[in-house]
Amino acid sequence: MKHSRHVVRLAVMCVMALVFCIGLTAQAQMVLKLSEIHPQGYPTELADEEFARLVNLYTKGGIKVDVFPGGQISGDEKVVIEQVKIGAIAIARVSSGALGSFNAQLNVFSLPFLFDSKEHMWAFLNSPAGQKMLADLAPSGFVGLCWYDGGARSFYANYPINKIEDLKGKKYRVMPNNLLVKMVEAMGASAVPMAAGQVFSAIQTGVIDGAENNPPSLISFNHYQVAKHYLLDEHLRLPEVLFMSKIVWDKLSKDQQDALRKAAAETVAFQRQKWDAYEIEALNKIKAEGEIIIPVADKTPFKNAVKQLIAEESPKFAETLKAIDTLRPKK
Ligand code: BDP
Repeated sequence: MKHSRHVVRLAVMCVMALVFCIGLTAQAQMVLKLSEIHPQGYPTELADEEFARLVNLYTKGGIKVDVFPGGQISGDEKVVIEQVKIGAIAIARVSSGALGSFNAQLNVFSLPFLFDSKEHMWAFLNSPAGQKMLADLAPSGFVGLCWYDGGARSFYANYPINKIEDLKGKKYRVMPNNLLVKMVEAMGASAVPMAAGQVFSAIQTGVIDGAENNPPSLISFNHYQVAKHYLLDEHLRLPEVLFMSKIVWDKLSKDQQDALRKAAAETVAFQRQKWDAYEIEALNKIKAEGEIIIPVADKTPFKNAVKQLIAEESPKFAETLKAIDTLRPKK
């Protein structure tokens, strides 16, 4: 009798402990917001979703990443980055062109004609020097998780552009970043720094004459509808970055941090594959929509225009530029 009462008490205690533990785990689920400017189905957005899936898997449900696509949080990446910095948003995927205003070393990517090709860019991003740039975001208040492909950016306008001289005296939008302002001005146009979310109506109303971006973005922002001329000079290859607030990161356990890193690393090949497929599809789509696409066989005039700017800026990035040069494919 005494023995069975003891067993019952023990069983009750076990059940209570179990209920307590379940309660704890349920309570412990952390929700992290991820901001993405592009709409659902865009290559970086698909990668964000894949990241969320893997984080959930590797933290056994402990962390849920909520992706907010289409600039729902803000159509201005500068605002998003500020929010990540103070920990109000945990994670974001932005262009390194935008993040360069918060971490000067990233501005190396805003040097025009930096990489010879996509392969060259990835050889660098995957190298120790490229991975170190992610780690070096820490003093700016960020944790770099991984790089994604952002293709090559070219000029597009609401008037015919066939050569560099056609940029002269016209107004072109750039991301808010001083180096990008200088780049556009070196090419002869006036630079208008502006958030991506404002560009469509700025072109439509003639506040600006054009902008510059990769083919997928012409579709995701609908810019092909208001700017029918696309001059494929491919002056920039700005990698995309998935990064996190250091304030939020420091609250995670070591296991959670490892899980996030592992998840991010595994989305890179996934994003690159989606990107490569969509890049071609996007160019074909804008062509089909009546966009006039002008290939640039000889980029020398564009390269000459920014030569002096590159010479002035290069000393700031000496070490990184050396690493990039070492990885330049042999001609
Ligand atoms: C796109 C990037 C996006 C930037 C946008 C821009 O994917 O992150 O916000 O360019 O020009 O290519 O602002």
